[in-house]
Amino acid sequence: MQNQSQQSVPVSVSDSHADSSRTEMLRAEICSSSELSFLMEAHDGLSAAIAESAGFKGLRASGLSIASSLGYRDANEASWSQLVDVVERIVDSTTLPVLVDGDGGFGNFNNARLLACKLRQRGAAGIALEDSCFPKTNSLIGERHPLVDIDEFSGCLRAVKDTVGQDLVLVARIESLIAGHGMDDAISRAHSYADAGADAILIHSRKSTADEIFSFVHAWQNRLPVVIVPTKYYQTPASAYRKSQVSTVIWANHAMRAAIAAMRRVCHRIFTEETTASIEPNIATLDEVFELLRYDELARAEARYLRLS
Ligand code: SPV
Ligand code: MG
Repeated sequence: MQNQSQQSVPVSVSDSHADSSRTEMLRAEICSSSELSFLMEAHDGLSAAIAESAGFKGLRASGLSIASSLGYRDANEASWSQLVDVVERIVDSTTLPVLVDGDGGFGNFNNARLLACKLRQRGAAGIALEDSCFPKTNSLIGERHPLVDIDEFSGCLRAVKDTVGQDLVLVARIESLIAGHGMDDAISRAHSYADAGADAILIHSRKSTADEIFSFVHAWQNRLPVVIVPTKYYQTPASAYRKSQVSTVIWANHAMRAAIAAMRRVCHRIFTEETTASIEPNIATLDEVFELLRYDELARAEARYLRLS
C-alpha cells in the first residue's frame, strides 16, 4: 500500500487535469510490461481508494458498475457527462491510472472524441471504446448486440486518436464474439482497429470457458496487446493468461457485486433485528472510513491553516 501520508494534496480538492504520468503508468501496464497486469473495477471514489489500498496498480472505471451504483441500467441510461463526473471522483481519490469504459462512445466519432477530450481533462489515463451500437446493451445480458460497421468504428478510433494523441491509452474493444459474428470477424476487426491507431485490443467473451479467448489470442499473434474481461470464464487461472501472453485482465464488476451482497445482508439484519449490535463486528469500523478518506491529512491541514482566535 502506498504511503498516503506523503501525498500533499487532499483527495477532495486535488487538481483534475490531463495527467501524463498516469497515462504512462497505464501504458506501461497494458502495452510494455511483460508481466500480466490487472485492472480493478472502481465505480466511485470509495471503491477506487479501496482498490488502491489492496495493491492494484491500475483501475478500470467500469460502465456496468458505475451505472449500477447510480441506479441505472448498463444501457447508456447514464449520460456521458455523468460518466465524466464519476471518473473525476475516481481519479481524485487515488494516485492510480484509470482506464475508462467509454462504451460505444455515446454516438458517432464526434461524440466519442468529445468524450475522450473530457476524460483527458478529468485526469483519465485511457479510454476503452467498443464497437456496439448506441444505445448499447450490457454484453452479458440478452441476445441482441448489434455492432457498428467495421469502417465506421475504425473512423471513430481514428478521430479519438487524432484528438487525444498519446494523452490517453486507446483500447479498442471487439464485440464480435458477444454478437455471434465469429472469430474471423473478430480478427479482421482487430486488424482494422490496430490500423486505426488503437494501442490495445480488448476481446470480450460471454462463454463460461476461456477457449474462444485463447483461439483469438492464438490467431492474433500479439500484433497489439490483448486485454480480457473474465467475468463469465472466472474458473480459468491467471497462469493460463500468463502462458498465452494476455497483457491485461480486468476484474470488471466485483467491487460493485460485493457491495450489493454486503449491503443486502446488513440491511436485512438491521431491519429484522431492529438493532445494529450484532452486525457491528462485520462492518467497516469508522476508523477504517476515516483512514481511507485521509482525515489525518485534514487534521494536519487544520493545525497548519486554521488559526482560531
Ligand atoms: C462493464 O463492466 O461495464 C464492462 C464489462 O464493460 S461487461 O459488463 O462484461 O460488458
Ligand atoms: Mg461496460
